[in-house]
Amino acid sequence: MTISGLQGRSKSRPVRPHALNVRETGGLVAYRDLRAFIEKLEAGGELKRIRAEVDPVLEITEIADRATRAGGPALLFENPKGSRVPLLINALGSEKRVNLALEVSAIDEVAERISGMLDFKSPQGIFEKIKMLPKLAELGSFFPKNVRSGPCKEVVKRDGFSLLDFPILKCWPQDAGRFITWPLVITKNPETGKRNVGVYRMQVYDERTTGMHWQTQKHGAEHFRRARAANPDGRIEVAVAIGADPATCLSGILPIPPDLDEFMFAGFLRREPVEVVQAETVDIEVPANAEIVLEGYVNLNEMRTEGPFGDHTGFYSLEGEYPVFHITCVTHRRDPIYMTTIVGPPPQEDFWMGHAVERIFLPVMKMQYPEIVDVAMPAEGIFHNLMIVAIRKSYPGHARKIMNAIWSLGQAMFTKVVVVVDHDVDVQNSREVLWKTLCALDPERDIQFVMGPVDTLDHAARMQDFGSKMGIDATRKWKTEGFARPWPDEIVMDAETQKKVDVLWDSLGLPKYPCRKK
Ligand SMILES: Cc1cc2nc3c(=O)[nH]c(=O)nc-3n(C[C@H](O)[C@H](O)[C@H](O)COP(=O)(O)O)c2cc1C
Ligand SMILES: [Mn+2]
Repeated sequence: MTISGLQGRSKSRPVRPHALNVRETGGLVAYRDLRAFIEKLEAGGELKRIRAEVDPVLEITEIADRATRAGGPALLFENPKGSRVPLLINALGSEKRVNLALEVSAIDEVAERISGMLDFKSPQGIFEKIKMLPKLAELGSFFPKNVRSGPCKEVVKRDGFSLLDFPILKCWPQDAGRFITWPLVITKNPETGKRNVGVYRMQVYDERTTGMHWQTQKHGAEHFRRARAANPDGRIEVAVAIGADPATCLSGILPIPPDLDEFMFAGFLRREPVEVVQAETVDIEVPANAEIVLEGYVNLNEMRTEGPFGDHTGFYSLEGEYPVFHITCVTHRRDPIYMTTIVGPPPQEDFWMGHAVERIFLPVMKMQYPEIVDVAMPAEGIFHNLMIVAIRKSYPGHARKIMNAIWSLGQAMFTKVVVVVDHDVDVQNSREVLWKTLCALDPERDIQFVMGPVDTLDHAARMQDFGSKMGIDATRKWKTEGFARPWPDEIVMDAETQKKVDVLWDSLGLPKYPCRKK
């Protein structure tokens, strides 16, 4: 199947009346679905269609890996070998495409919207309360909206379906098989009925069975445990959506608190509610605009070997025992697009997704800890290995307080190395961080080890999921912290000399070298 008819068809579809007024949305209309985003990417020269037949076994990875590293476009493989379904990859593989996905010119605009919301959370006086009303209405308008049907139900297969119809990647040579890498795994908390959406890779075992790689600290795993505690021989219903509008796809990786609905957050990001429709065979709602939906269950007493899998770390994660997903029904669009991504040696597409998450949640961190000036998670730190935090230091031991705060803040608990620097260090500049951190250290005094939960993917930890973490206090040391010596100033040229040299410059016969600015 090709999707040559795609553009014409979606263009002729009428645009739904907008849920919010123009003032609230800035006149934007949320992407209806994945194909509306594809059109936008294509119109902006951010997507390349590939007609050549390419094998989803290894070959697509090699192409996507090269494209992402080179800052290349999203890739739509129209003829993946062995499948009639086209495959989209690298859709969010650059800062520009993440901004396009969220319909902002810079990701900080999302952060500003969040800051605005947080400001209104605890109103003091009557005027503040009145001012808050439109904000609350706005929040309410982001709740997912139930609809009766949707394009994800254009084809319903309760029987005779096969996962092998889709161009599912075998990503890297030592992978145990094909893996669905961008599934939105939807479950309900068996105790509260609250929905969770998480991206947990799924190893294909056969036509209708996969692994369910929710790591032990993730919300899907918690639902599984609670259901098992109630009935060890029962099952938990699961629905999996693959490919939807980009905010909904991104919502599956967001590290938000348990029992907070990722689809609600997607509604906030796209400024329009996610429309959900009841699945065919399980009591779970799925995004109506999804390309593909897999419905089924996970037995609470069944585990199976999963992996190895070439992972975010740039190394293979080893085999492990994980639950098994049994598919009872597949629904999809008449001409579905299979959306996927690869992970591997950094940076990959997930770096750009993770970077968006870092920027989006900075205001939330700052609300909890106003002393935080900025944070950075460089690509080489693959999120859980390194976080650099700049703080406005106010009291002795402040840097250590922040380390402990990071280790108790949601998924930031996994951070293997936390580096705390003073407010005047640019954490986005890795060279400056290395330079100033190393200069500020008396290692024995400034490094602190703690034990605690670590990322499942950390292959160096002494045990899976449990190990040590390190905090580096790279702030200036104070007398009140027992540092008796004076702390030197950083070298900066005085402004007067710099001005004089600016005037002199043309007479020197040198190219225009930039002036080092502090
Ligand atoms: C491409 C990609 C693949 C991922 N695969 C997994 C996975 O296999 N298992 C897992 O537990 N988390 C995985 N994650 C991270 C989770 O999606 C992320 O931690 C998310 O916040 C989990 O949702 P939850 O907090 O609702 O559990 C992946 C993230 C990305 C971007
Ligand atoms: Mn969650």
